[in-house]
Amino acid sequence: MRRSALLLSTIVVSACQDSTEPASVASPSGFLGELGASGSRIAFHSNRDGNVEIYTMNPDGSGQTRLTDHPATDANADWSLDGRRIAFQSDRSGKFGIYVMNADGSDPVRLTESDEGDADAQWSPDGRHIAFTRGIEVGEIYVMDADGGNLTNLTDHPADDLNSSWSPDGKRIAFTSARDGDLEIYVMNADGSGQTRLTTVAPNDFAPAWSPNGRQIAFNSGRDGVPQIYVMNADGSDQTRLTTDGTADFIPTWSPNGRHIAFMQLLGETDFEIFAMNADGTGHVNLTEHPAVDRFPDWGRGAALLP
Ligand SMILES: [Ca+2]
Ligand SMILES: [Ca+2]
Ligand SMILES: [Ca+2]
Ligand SMILES: [Ca+2]
Repeated sequence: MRRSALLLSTIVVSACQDSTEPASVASPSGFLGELGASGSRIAFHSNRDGNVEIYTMNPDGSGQTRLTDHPATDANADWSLDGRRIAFQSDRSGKFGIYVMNADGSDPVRLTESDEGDADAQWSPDGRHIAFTRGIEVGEIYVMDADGGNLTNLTDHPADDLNSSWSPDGKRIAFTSARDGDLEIYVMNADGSGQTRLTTVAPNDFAPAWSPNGRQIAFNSGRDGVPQIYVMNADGSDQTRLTTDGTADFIPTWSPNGRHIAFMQLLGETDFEIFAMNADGTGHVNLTEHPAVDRFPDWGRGAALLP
């Protein structure tokens, strides 16, 4: 698997050792109905059919549907904002490259080819560009046109840079970097200028996710021990812990209306599930409920996915 997945595995192993509480799977009355009413779909990847494939589901967990069908690893789906296409990474041609496909899984097209490996595709809000991470050992954030042209290195820094997330207006990109020691969250302008650090706390802060209204960034942090979901204002102020379940939580993704956040939670030693909660951290519900490894949710916001 790719480097940041390996990084996550390392964090997860250490999290397992001091994680003894059972996960909270309380399902508040009406919460699933509220999630389902958002009308959008959540993409994720799972090994439930023998190898890692991309799936989508309704935000109440119903209608889990497989999109890819290839013996290679197909992972880290990202919805285009119009809900018509999904970008993902696959090693079906050897090294990991960025692919796009239609929302029903048809017509997968390879966009990048690199000896370094490409991962974590992120559509720009206008659908014209895709940001991604290039590099297994030391990553850089690149951006390209949605057809793979005009490839540009945005971070251009010797340290590891990964995990990009566009602001809703498309003017800025949040990302993770190891340039100041442990992993921290940074923002930059969409042309790579003005790279600014937002988090300053040890140990690792990573996986930023810009809220739909542009005012907040959800992220992962291990600052209180077991990795949990946090949120801060887009300028880095008011950093607040959202999950307190004692179980490792990763990879936040916002619902279209900003009222909910989906994430992945480690259950036991190896099982992952996709959970959703209210944006204030209350009301956890397990959406996937499958013994396979279900990871890396991406909550679609597109018009094609809404009622
Ligand atoms: Ca596959
Ligand atoms: Ca770098
Ligand atoms: Ca940190
Ligand atoms: Ca599972």
